[in-house]
Amino acid sequence: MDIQHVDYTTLIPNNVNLAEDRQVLRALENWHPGYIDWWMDMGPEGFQQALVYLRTAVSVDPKGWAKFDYVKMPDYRWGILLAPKEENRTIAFGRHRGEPAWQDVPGEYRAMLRRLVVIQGDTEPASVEQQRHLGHTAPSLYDLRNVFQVNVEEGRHLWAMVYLLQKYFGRDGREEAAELLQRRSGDADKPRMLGAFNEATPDWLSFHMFTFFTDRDGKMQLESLAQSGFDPLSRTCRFMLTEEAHHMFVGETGVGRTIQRTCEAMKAAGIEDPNDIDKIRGLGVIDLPTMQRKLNLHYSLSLDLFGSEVSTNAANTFTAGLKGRFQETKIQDDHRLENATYPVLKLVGGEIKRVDEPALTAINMRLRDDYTADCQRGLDRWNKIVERIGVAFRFELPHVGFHRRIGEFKNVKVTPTGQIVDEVGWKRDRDKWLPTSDDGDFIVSLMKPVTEPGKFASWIAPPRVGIDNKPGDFEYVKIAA
Ligand code: BYC
Ligand code: FE
Ligand code: FE
Repeated sequence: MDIQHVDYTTLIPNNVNLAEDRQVLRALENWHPGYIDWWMDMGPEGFQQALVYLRTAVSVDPKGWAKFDYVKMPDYRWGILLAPKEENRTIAFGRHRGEPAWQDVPGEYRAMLRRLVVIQGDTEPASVEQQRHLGHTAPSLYDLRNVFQVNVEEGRHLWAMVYLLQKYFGRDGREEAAELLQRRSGDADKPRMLGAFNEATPDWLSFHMFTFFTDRDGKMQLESLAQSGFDPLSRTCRFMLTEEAHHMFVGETGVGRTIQRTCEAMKAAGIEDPNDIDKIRGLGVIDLPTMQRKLNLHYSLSLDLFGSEVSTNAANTFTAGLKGRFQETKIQDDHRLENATYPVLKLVGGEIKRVDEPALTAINMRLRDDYTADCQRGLDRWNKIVERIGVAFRFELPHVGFHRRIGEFKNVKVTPTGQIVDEVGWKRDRDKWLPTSDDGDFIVSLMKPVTEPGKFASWIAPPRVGIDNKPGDFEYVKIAA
C-alpha cells in the first residue's frame, strides 16, 4: 500500500492500516460516539449545521496533502495520520543515542511517555472548548471559516493522541482516552491540565493572540516530541506540524490585520498619538496599547506552558530519548549534554541573574528560548506593518519574569521591562501592563458579526489573498437557516 495514501473506507480514515488492526479499530470505534457527543456539546456553538469550506487531509505528502470542500463539521473525517516511516531511524539524543528508534513503548519509560501523550492530548480539545462561542461574533465569513478549520484540526490532534494511547498503552490508555473527553476547560471540578487552557477566549483579538502565542507553544512542544525515540509519537507529531502551520498563520495574520486596520484608520483621521485612546476607539478600531496589553497576557500565559526553568522531569525525558530539543538533529553537540551547561535567568538574592545550569535540567529553558526567538520574529513583522503605515509605536515582548505562575518568578512581581516591584508598585501600574475590564468591554463592544460575503468588521483589515486562492467575496461558510 502507498504509505502516503489515506484509507477513507473505514469509519476512521487512516494511513496506519487500521482495517487489519482489529483490536485498535474496535477501541477507536468505541471511543468515536463519545467524541461526537463531546463535539456536539463542546464544539463550535450554533454552527454544527453550517456548510464550511474546509480542508481535509487526503495524503501525508507535504506537497498536496489536503483537499478543500464544503463540509458540515460533525461530518468532518477525523483521521489517524502519521508521517511516513523513515527506514532505519535511530534515536538522536540522550542515553540511547544511536540505538534504533522504538516501534513499541519501552517498558521502563511507559509512565513518562504516557504522561507526555496525555498532556499533549488534553490541550487539543481544551482549545476547541475555549473557542466555542466565537462563531457568533466573527468579523467575516473568511475568519469564521478559519476558526472552524483550526477547531476541526485540534479535534484531529486529539484523535492522534488517542490512537497512541489505545494502540500502545492497553487498558490504562483506554481509560486516559475516556478521561480526555471528560475534563473541561475552566471547569472548577474537572479542569484541563495546563493553566493557559483554562483561560477564557472572550473575543477575536484573544483568539488571534492565542493562536499566535499558545498554538506556537504547541508547535514547539510538537517539534520536541517529533524528535522522540518512540517512533509512532515522532511520526504523529510530524504530521500534526503540517497542520499547525495554518494555526500560526491565522494568529499572525489575524493580529497583523487588526494592527493594519488601526494604523490606517489613525492615519486617515490624522491621529498621530497612539495613546489618544478615546479618539482612536471612536473610529471603531482597537488602539495599539490595548493590543500590547493583550500580547503581554497571552505571551506570559504561554511561557507558563514550558514548565519550570530548572526541571528534573525535563532532564529525565531528554535522557530517556522521549522528548528532544527544537531541531535536535541540526544542533552541533554531543546530544547527551551530561557535561554541558545552559544559561538560565533566575532569582538570586532578590535579583534577576543569569546563571549557568546543567544543560539537562535546563531543557525546558532551551525550548522556551527558541520559542521566544520565534515569537520575536512575528513581532518584527507586526512592527513592519506599523512602520510602513507610519505610526510611531513598537510592539515588544515583555520580560520573561512578567506575570508568571509557574517557575522561578511565580512569587515575585516583575514589570514588562524586567524590574522587580513590590505589591504596591504592581497594583499601581498593573492596568498599564495587562488588559483591564474596560479594555475587555470595549473589545467586546466591537465584536459584531459580519456574515455578508466579502465584508469585514470595522476593526480588522481584509486578508491579502483568500483561502485556497478564492476571490474576496467567496462564501466560506454557508450558514444554515
Ligand atoms: N500548568 O518539571 P516541571 C498545544 C507541573 S500546547 C500546570 O517544571 P515539566 C496546543 C508539571 O506537570 C502544547 N501544571 O515541568 C496549543 C509537574 O507536575 P508533577 C502541549 C504544570 O514536567 C494550542 C510540576 O508542575 N504539549 O499543543 O518539565 C491549541 C513540575 O513541572 C505546568 C505539551 O506541553 C503548567 N503550565 O514540563 C491546541 C507537551 N507546568 O509531574 C493545542 C507535553 C508544569 O511533578 N508536556 N506543571 O506532578 C510536557 O512536555 C511537560 O509536561 C510540560 C511541563 C512542558 C507541560
Ligand atoms: Fe493541536
Ligand atoms: Fe494548533
